[in-house]
Amino acid sequence: MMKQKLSLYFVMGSVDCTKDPLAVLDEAIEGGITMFQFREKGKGALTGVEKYRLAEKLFERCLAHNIPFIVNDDVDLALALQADGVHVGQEDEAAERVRDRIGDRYLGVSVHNLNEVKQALSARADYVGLGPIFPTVSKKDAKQACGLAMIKHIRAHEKHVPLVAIGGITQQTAKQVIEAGADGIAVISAICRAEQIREQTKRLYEIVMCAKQKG
Ligand code: 3NM
Repeated sequence: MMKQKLSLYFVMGSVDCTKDPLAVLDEAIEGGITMFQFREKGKGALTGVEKYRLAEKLFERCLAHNIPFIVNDDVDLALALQADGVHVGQEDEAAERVRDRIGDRYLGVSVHNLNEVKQALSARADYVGLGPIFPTVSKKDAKQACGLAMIKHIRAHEKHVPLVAIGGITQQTAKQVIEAGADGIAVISAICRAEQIREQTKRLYEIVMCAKQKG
């Protein structure tokens, strides 16, 4: 179930969009995204009421299409909206504590190595986000790219962990990422920076699903 939802995970905030975030999400939904993360971060990111209002509208769209709506690093916002889950990084609120606060909502944790995967699992994470796989322009403080080898390494030791790969993934690399053992891809640019969002998203979806069927 979770592995299915991770197939094409769209991550986005207003800063990532060159047009109305609601229009971007609508097109991405039409293209076939399977999960959504509201990540309102970086220079010029909305805060307070403005952030809340945007989240509320994006959540409505996801609800209407049965797409899990995950909030990045803001447990209060996730609880206020009754969102489907929360995603936290290694530097954010501790995963154990987030788990206690959100009950059985989804918990995702960013990881960079096998040790962090094991820690996330003991904090009862529902999935891990491994990255950056390739260099990324979307996260200023991203660590060094870990490559496809890290996906294979983690999969060899944790056969069942729901794992989504993130960082610099494009139509050109999505197939290799799934073949290396990821259950899905999480992307910002491949959708936000696409000239035709719906078509490009649809193409990504097809690539991922085709690779997953063969795996
Ligand atoms: N987290 P793009 S990389 C949000 O390594 C995020 O944990 C990362 O954006 C991590 O698809 C990243 O444009 C940015 O490369 C992903």
